[in-house]
Amino acid sequence: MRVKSDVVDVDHWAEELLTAERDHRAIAPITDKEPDLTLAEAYAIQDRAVQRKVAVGERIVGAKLGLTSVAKQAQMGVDEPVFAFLTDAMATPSEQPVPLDDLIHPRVEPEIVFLLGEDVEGPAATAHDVVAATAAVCCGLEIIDSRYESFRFTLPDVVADSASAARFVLGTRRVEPASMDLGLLGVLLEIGPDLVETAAGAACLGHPATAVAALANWLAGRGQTLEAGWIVLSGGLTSAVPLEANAAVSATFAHLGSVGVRATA
Ligand code: 0L1
Ligand code: MG
Repeated sequence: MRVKSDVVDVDHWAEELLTAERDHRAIAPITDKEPDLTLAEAYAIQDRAVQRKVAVGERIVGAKLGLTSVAKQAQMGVDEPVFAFLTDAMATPSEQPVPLDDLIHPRVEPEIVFLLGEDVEGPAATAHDVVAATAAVCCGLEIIDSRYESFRFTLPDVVADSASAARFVLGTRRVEPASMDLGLLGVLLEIGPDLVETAAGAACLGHPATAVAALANWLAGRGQTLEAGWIVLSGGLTSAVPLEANAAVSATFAHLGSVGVRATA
């Protein structure tokens, strides 16, 4: 048990996670050593790791929500989403194969992506505000890659690890968000020719724009804003499937078209 005077070593844990990411080598969860790690401390570790990336030239291009589906929350025993930032180094063109050697044990999940035309300011942002501020939505695939062995983590662990953010791929079709009910958008997730999961936009906290509003309101608590020009991954709609060598994973959405990713050994 940590006594009150102990302070978690934010620099140390940020460096451990960055090293795991750089060397493609998983580590034990932080809470194995720091069982009392709080969510505030975990976000401080996440922030420090992002600061380090920015210091070496990466650029923040957006943000993501994680653990947005009831299925994923139940799996983790939590009832709230988590938040993290996206950098330009995570953006992967859809036609570019992903070398598995650059990752640890990647998994893929389909998401509805918001391309913001205006800032969304909390703390009382609504789904309506999000739709009004969105220039376009598109379909996307998030490649998550926990830096922890076997994806074994607690909620603070996964927060410290930027909600497992690793790569994202955007579909090419851009759609005006007010033109449809995003909650009703269906998605098919396929590995090669095999249909493996189906879902609808409402799997993400009831509505993906509600999820993005929650992100804006969380950022407001930190004195930050969802910024015009940002890419926002609103959250996985299905469980994440493993990205394996030479297997193509694709998601086909109603109205938004399709997006795919392929990994090379
Ligand atoms: O984007 C996500 O929902 C991932 C959140 C972290 C949990 C995981 O790695 O599965
Ligand atoms: Mg995700």
